[in-house]
Amino acid sequence: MKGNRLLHAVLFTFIIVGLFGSLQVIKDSNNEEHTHMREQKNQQVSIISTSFLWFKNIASSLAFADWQFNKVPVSKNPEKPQKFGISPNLSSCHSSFANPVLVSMPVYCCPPNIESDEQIIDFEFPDPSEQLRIRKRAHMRDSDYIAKYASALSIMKSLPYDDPRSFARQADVHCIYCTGSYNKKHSNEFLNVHRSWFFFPWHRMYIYFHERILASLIDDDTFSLSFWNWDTPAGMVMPDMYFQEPFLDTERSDKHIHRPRVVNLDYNLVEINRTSEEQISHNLAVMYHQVVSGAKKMELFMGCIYKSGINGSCDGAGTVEQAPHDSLHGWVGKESNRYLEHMGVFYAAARDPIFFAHHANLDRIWNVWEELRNNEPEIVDPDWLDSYFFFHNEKSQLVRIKVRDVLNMTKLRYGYEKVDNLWLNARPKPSMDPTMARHALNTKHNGKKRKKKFKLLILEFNKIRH
Ligand SMILES: [Cu+2]
Repeated sequence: MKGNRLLHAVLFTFIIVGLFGSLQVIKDSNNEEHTHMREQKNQQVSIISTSFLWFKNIASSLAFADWQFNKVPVSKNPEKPQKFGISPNLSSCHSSFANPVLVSMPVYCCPPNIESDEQIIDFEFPDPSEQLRIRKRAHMRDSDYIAKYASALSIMKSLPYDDPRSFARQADVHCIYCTGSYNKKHSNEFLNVHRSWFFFPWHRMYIYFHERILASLIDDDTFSLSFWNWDTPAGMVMPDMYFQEPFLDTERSDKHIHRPRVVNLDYNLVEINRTSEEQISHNLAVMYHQVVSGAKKMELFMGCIYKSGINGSCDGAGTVEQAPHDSLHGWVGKESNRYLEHMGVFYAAARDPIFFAHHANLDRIWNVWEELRNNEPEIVDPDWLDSYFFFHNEKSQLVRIKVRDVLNMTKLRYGYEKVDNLWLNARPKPSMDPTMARHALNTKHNGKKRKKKFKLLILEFNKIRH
C-alpha cells in the first residue's frame, strides 16, 4: 500500500512538472503572431505535451483507473448525465495528431481558455419568421455578393485569436474535432467526427455557426455561404472568387487548381490523364455511384455507427465522405507540403476558405440523398440523435447542439438554390447489350447460373472503375 502511494506521488510529480512546462511555453506564445509562428511553437508544445499525455494515459490505465476524471478541472457548469449518444469532454483538450488515422505529426489547436469554464447555453432554433438564407453556386455569384462575403471574411480574419469568431479559431474548431483533441465524455478515447455517422451532422453544425458569424460581422441577416458545385460540369473547376483575396489561399496544389483543369472527384493522389470531357463524364459516374447505386443502405452513405462505450468507436467513412469529400481535399491541398496542407489534412483544412464552399456542397448532397429516400429519417437511434457538440455562436456564446437539432434545414433557416443534379441520370450504360452480356458471362463461367442482378452489377462496376 505504501509502495503504491509512493508510486502515485512520483507519477503525479512528473505529470505536474510536465504540464507546468507545457503551459509555460503556451503562455509565452504571442497571440498576435498567431498563424505561422504559433504553429511552430505549437508543434514544440505538442511534442512535449503529447509525451506527457501518453505518460498520463498509461499511468491512468495502469494504476488509477479513474485518475483523469478526478483531476480534470471541475466545470462551473456541470452538465446533466447523458443517457444516449456521445459528446466531448470540454475539460480534456490536448495535443493531437495532424491526421489521426495516420498518427502523424503532433498538433495543438485547443482554445486559449478551457471551454468547460464558459457558460454553456442549449441550442435554440432561429425565429421561424427569419428570412431563409439561400446558399447558391459559388461560380455563379455576382460581384455584389463577393464584395459582401469578402468584407465579412476580412473582418473575421482580423479578429484576435482570443475571439472565438476569428477565422483562425474557426479553423481550429475543425482541427479540435477532427484530430481527436477532445476525449469523449466519460472515456479516455479521443473523439473524432470523421469516418462515421457524425460526418454529415457535425459539419452541418460547423458551417451553420460559421455562416451566422459571417453574417453578423457585416450585420446582414440574409448573408449565406456559397457551395462549390463540383458535381456539375460548369462547377468542376475551382470557382473564380477563390483566386482573389481574402478567399485566396497560397497553400493549394500547384498542379490542380488552375484552369482548365477539371477536378477529379475520385482523385487518390495518382494523376490520371483524361481529357476534360472524359473527366467530366467520369465525375458524373462517380457521383451516381457514391450517392445512388452505391449508397442505398444508410451506413453506406452516412458512415459507420459510432456509439459511446468501450467498443463504440468505429472507422468507416460513407461513400461521399471517401469521394468526393476526401479526394477533393487531397486534390486541393499543396503537394509540396508534407501533409498536403492546407486542404489535404484534417488539422489545417479549414484554413482555406474554399473548405466552407466544399462542405456546403457536401451538406447539399446529404439533402439530395435524403430526397432520393423520400425524406425517410435515415437514423432513429438516440445514440445518434442525442449526441451533441459545442460551437460558439455569433454572440461568442458556447452552444450545445444535438444531432437531432440539425436534421431540418428549414428549421435552421437556410436552404440551397435548386440546381440540376445531372449525375442522377448518369447511370452507367452496360458496355454491351444485356442479353449479349448474359450470354458472354454464362459461356465464360461454363454455363454456371449466376444471378441476373449480380451480372449487371459487374457491368456497372466495371464501367465506373475504368
Ligand atoms: Cu472536409
